[in-house]
Amino acid sequence: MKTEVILINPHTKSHRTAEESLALGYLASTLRKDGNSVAIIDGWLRNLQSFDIVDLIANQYNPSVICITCYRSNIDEVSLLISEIKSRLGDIPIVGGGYGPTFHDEDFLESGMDVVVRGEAECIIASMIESLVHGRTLSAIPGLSFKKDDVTVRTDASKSLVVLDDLPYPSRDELLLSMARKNPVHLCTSRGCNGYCSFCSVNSFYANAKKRERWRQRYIKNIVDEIEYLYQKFGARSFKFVDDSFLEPPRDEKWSYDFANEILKRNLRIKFRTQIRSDRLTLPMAKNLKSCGWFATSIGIENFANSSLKRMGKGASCQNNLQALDILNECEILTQVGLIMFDPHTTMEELRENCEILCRYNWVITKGIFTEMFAADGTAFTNKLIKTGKLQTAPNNQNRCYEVKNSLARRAYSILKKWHKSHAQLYDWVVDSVAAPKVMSAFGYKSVHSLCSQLLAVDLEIFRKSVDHIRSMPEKTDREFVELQISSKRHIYSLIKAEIERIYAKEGLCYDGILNPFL
Ligand code: B12
Ligand code: SF4
Repeated sequence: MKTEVILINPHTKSHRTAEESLALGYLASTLRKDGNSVAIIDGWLRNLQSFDIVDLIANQYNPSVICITCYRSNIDEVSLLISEIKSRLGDIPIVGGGYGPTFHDEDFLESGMDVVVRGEAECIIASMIESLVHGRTLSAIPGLSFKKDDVTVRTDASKSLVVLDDLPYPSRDELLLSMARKNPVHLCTSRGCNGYCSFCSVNSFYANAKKRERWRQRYIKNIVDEIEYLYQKFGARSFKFVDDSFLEPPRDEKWSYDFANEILKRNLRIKFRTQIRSDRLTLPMAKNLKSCGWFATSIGIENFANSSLKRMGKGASCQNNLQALDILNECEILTQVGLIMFDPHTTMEELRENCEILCRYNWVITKGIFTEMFAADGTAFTNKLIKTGKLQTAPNNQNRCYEVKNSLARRAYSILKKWHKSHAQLYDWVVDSVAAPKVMSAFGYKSVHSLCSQLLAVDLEIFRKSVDHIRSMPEKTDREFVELQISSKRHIYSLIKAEIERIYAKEGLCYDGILNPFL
């Protein structure tokens, strides 16, 4: 046996609910293949706070290295966990990775991590841990950040990316726990994306990926073998494909036919959910995928105004968006659209266009339609804001903000944000069951979908009224206007709350999210 390694997902305060971590699964199977002894502690899934996690380690393990997966948004929990580890277990090296540490390595080193791994890790994790425990230099290992004489050293990020078919299947130590929480089983069939959306950090995450490596896929047999293994060993029937973009060339109509055929041939009666781009989907593809269990997807619509899509660097046009939605509607796929309504250059005309189209496509599921573009680190959008001195730090330290330039659109942003905040927790609660998604009966999905439509209908009514209000009334009346709207709709939200409580009880679900910290 080589080294004893503990892999941790910390407890997290989020409006989202706990799901299994495929990152830890892949790291565990890679390290195990190399002969190391590995334990996974998913503090979020097991509902263990930092103190309990360290208790568990102290009582049951004797690790040489502790690895933590995290986001920027749970840095407070991570800091607490690290100080608990340091004070009770001594000086065990602590390694961090995931999107948070990749784009905020300084912050995580500051929180007490000894090493941060930037980007994908399977290719270096075993050699990095071996060097770390034997006190050898880390400078020849690509994609690391660490402190040397108080200065942050970053080794070259251009490591070779893994060939997905060569990876061992991710370990599934915490899977039954996740399934008990009515989560579908996560599966990763591809990594990366060929798009260039200005707000997205996926491509800078796979730093320096060569053109043909920007989207890497697994072969059909490899994917379906893993599905079959999970089907037989764990009774898995519901899957969530966590790919950044499930349909990229060469996944075409023939691919979707072959994929469906392989699943049907093996008699695997599954349901699965995906994340797709609107400019990749055709009707034959949708029909093929539906035939083998495709039942839900999220789709990166972002906006319905071409001027706005152009600013975002989206490959898709409004026409692509509408066509994809028509296909999804025809195939009765439960569709959650990602929307970005505001960015620094939003205009009233764009808002009107969006409102008009959403009124026609009022069957889609949204997490709220008034979202602004998230200024994530490593994106072209954020880099430009930094360069032009327009990026501000938000008071809650969760999202950075900027000003919407057009004064009327800025008023709309402020009104609609206040409006959304007034009932955001209920919104997240309703949507989590179909967006996560949780495993429910057909009746459950239908009932929640109907609640989502009610939420959207009220949003659209307020959207229209706000646009009219801004056109005809001065800014000083905005506050009174939005407060009046909020109080006039309270009764509707009470009814929706009662209904979602009833559905959750019937479906055996539990929502333990907190108020969205990004608002
Ligand atoms: C499933 C998922 C979730 C699940 C979490 C499941 C879990 N426990 O991991 C849920 C729904 C809860 C979730 C929540 C959020 N998510 Co999320 N999520 C995903 C998703 C779709 C799949 C993650 C996955 O399994 N990937 C496959 C694995 C194998 O890849 P990986 O996680 O990147 O892990 C590799 C490396 O990162 C690295 N690594 C990861 N951890 C560690 C740890 C160590 C020690 C080391 C060495 C290496 C390492 O090695 C792994 C193997 O190569 C990704 C998109 C994607 N396709 O990755 C978004 C994604 C990661 N999420 C994202 C975001 C923004 C969030 C939220 C902040 C959303 C929100 N507004 O609340 C929250 C944060 C919650 C929190 N913890 O604070 C963004 C991150 C963007 C960014 N720049 O930060 C992504 C990229 C989606 C996107 N395109 O915008 N998410
Ligand atoms: S299509 Fe989606 S995953 Fe691809 S670059 Fe755009 S936002 Fe990112």
